[in-house]
Amino acid sequence: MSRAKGLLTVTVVRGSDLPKMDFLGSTDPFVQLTLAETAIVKEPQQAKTQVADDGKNPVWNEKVPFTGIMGGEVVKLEVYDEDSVGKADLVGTADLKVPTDRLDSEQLIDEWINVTSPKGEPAGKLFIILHYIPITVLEHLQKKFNKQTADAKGKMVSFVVNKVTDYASAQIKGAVAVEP
Ligand SMILES: [Ca+2]
Repeated sequence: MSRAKGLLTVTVVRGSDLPKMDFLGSTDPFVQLTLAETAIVKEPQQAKTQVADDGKNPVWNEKVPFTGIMGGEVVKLEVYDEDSVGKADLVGTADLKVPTDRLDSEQLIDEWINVTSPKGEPAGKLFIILHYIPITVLEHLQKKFNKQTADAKGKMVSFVVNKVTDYASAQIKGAVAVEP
């Protein structure tokens, strides 16, 4: 059975118990998300969040779309501490495995993911929300728009992302109140 491919948005909601990195100065965390090339999209997809204020328990609430998802991919999450002087320090990493069987266009999957430091020690956790839209839904929307150009496709994707964003925002409101 072939699996449907589609669009996945990963919402990086917040972090918890991130370690303090600088002896002096604050921890200014951001998250970089990387998906290696997939069977469908032949180049890596990468994005990063803004730098958050509260170093230990930061809130980002940022959505990152990934295309060509079939389930089973691994999105690599890297937490960095922005440094005003030098290079950003790696706080830790976490692997987010895109589920194959729990993807559903009407379902949001939320979970806490443990972050591991470069030394292999616990380095806090990240709360993320996944939302997947199968390509069949995208195709339906494309037909609705009745346009095939790349420009229209781009608009369609942002239209879908915005819809997801609105939907996810309502969920996030409740979700951020829940402690790990
Ligand atoms: Ca810093």
